[in-house]
Amino acid sequence: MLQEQRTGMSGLPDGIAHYPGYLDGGAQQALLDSIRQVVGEAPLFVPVMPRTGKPMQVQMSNCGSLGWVTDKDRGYRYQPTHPVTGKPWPPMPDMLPALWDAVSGFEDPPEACLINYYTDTAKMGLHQDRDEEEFAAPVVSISLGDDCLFRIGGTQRGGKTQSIRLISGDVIVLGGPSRLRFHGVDRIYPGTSTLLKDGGRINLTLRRVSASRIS
Ligand code: MD3
Ligand code: FE
Repeated sequence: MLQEQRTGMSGLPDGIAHYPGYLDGGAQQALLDSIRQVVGEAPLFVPVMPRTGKPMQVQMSNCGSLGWVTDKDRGYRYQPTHPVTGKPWPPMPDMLPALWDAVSGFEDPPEACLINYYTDTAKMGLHQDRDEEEFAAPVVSISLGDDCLFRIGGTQRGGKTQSIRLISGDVIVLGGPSRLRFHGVDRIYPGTSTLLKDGGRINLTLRRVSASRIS
């Protein structure tokens, strides 16, 4: 075997921390209310793959000073404005930078919060997150709504993978040697949460995009 995945007591690869139920019911509802306000200002859009223009299954929006967007011609990138309205992204709800400070171990604040919305049948294929300039910063993920089956692989496509069920209120921090691992969402488990009145799942990812000011 050329590369063994190092795991600790958690059974997860080095650099991954899973906090099941990090947010209690009240905190999940408060965060959801603030995300509904964000999406009122910055509506969900359907991202498309670069070159092919094939639509993704997940709908997206963002808050913070930068947002992740993609289109056929310009591809994956971060930009300060919504791709449809042209308006600046709404600010992050206060609890998100506070959560980042509590779990990221990274000094500089997050710049982007990507909002992913999954319907019952939506999936996200295995990919790497490499559109950020700062790979020393982790990605912090927060799950709301229905459970999902999350899959994490190695840093090369086609390697061994491991699956984790994520539930509403879970936080997962993906950093260090795991920052460039392939990952995706294989399925949503419909009807497993009552948080979203129309079902589905919301995932928030907090990201540092620009190179750190401090070294
Ligand atoms: C592992 N989102 O938005 S979050 C994405 O649940 C994305 O919506 C998934 O992948 C979702 O890019 C998974 C967990 C996650 C996020 C970033 C990672 C896992 C990661 C970066 C490196 C390794
Ligand atoms: Fe990702």
